[in-house]
Amino acid sequence: MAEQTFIMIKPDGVQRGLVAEVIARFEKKGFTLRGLKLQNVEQAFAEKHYEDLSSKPFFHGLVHYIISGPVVAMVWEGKSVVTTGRTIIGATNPAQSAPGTIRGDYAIDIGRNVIHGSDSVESAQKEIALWFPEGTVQWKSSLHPWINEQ
Ligand code: IDP
Ligand code: MG
Repeated sequence: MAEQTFIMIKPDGVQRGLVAEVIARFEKKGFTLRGLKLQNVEQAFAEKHYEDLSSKPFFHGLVHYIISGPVVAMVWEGKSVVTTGRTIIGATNPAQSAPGTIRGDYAIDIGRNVIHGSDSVESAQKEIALWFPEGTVQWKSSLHPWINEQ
């Protein structure tokens, strides 16, 4: 199966009207959209998503941020999409994110950094199972051979 990653536009990204911009960057790169939904997040669900960070001092603030408004949850597929997705997103702290990245172009504060992307293939699988228990859409773009050599 082709590599997949979980991408979430956080509440600030939705409120600021960055949904189309974020989707466009992944779409124009050539990745394939496999799942997409707008939803509010329950506190327990946000805590589960970020469970690896539960001992961090910013954990409660982070959970509060994620449940503060609707998010857009997505699954994107393609060659090395986990690593390349993180490159498209930029460094965690927008002060260190390069211009041209989503966080570099659209964020200032680490606690309002617009977007989440899985940090490894293993966490992507966990996150996709958590956010898309119903599964994703199986399809192949007719552009596939024009984007992928094989
Ligand atoms: P990532 O989103 O780039 O993978 P993580 O270390 O997994 O970064 O942290 C998850 C999220 O927690 C970050 O995107 C950011 O919103 C928030 N966060 C991380 N470190 C800090 C911090 O030092 N202060 C406040 N929020 C933080
Ligand atoms: Mg992370």
